[in-house]
Amino acid sequence: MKCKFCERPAFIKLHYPKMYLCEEHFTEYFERKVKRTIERYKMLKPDEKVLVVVSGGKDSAVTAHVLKKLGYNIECLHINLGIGEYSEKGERYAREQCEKIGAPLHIVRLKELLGYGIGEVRTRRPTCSYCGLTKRYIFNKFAYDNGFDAVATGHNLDDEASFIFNNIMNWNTQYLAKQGPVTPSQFNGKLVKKVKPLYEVTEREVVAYALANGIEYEIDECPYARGATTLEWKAILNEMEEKRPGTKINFVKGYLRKKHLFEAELKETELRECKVCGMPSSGEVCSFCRFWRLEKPIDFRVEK
Ligand code: Q46
Ligand code: ZN
Ligand code: ZN
Repeated sequence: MKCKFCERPAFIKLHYPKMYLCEEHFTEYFERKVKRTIERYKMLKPDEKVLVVVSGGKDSAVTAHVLKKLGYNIECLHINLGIGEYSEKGERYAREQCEKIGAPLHIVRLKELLGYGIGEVRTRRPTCSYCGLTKRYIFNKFAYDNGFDAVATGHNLDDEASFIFNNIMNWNTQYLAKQGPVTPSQFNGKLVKKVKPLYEVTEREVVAYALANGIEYEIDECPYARGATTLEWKAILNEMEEKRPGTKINFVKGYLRKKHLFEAELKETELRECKVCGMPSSGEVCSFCRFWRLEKPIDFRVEK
């Protein structure tokens, strides 16, 4: 099969819209789609300073690559979680990815910062639960301390569709009220704006973009990942997508149109300043400072 726009052989067959594209025209198509997503949801202004959280995996690598190509002012942050060889590999890939696009990379190593890696803390809390809270706190505080306007993450359409699907099946209306492509800045800027530029591209397209553009990434899964249910939701959605192309994007767009129904149920928790770090918290001490038993705040400011 030939590319829809030129004489070259097709590199990929897209199902929705249905067309065959060569590497070059697919790259163009993908970047245009991301650009339109950013504009449609008013994610970023051209002059904003954006922090891209790079894990070493494909989604964040592609996010950084495309944002840089579209001319955004980006810097990257890698959090080394201290999970043995998995984290070391992740850091190596993150370095290579940022070098390739010429974006400054900041690295925060959990073991150096807090004395323990993920999985080494004696706690009843599930590993992924305190890992998630730690990552979210660090990338937000890092962005705040260094004056970034936004934090970009690599969530793609498959991640969003499976998250919504899972939470509808379990009727987690509180989660459903808060999900979306943009979370605006809150609490006098202490909660930095979060954006997901890959919101409308599928995982398959992200993999193809990485391949077409020579982006190498970590394939290994985190040893603590228990993504079985997420993978099951993704498999169901993929099956539907195959039968009815457009299922995922229509599902996610439909959700965004109906999100207000869930917002009506939102229990607003009043935020106040954490006694230790001054960041927004629902209790006296925020969950990060409480979990890591901090007595003073961590300053992430980078000397320029
Ligand atoms: S939360 Fe859990 Fe991930 Fe942290 S412990 Fe690994 S799987 S890295 S996205
Ligand atoms: Zn072509
Ligand atoms: Zn705190």
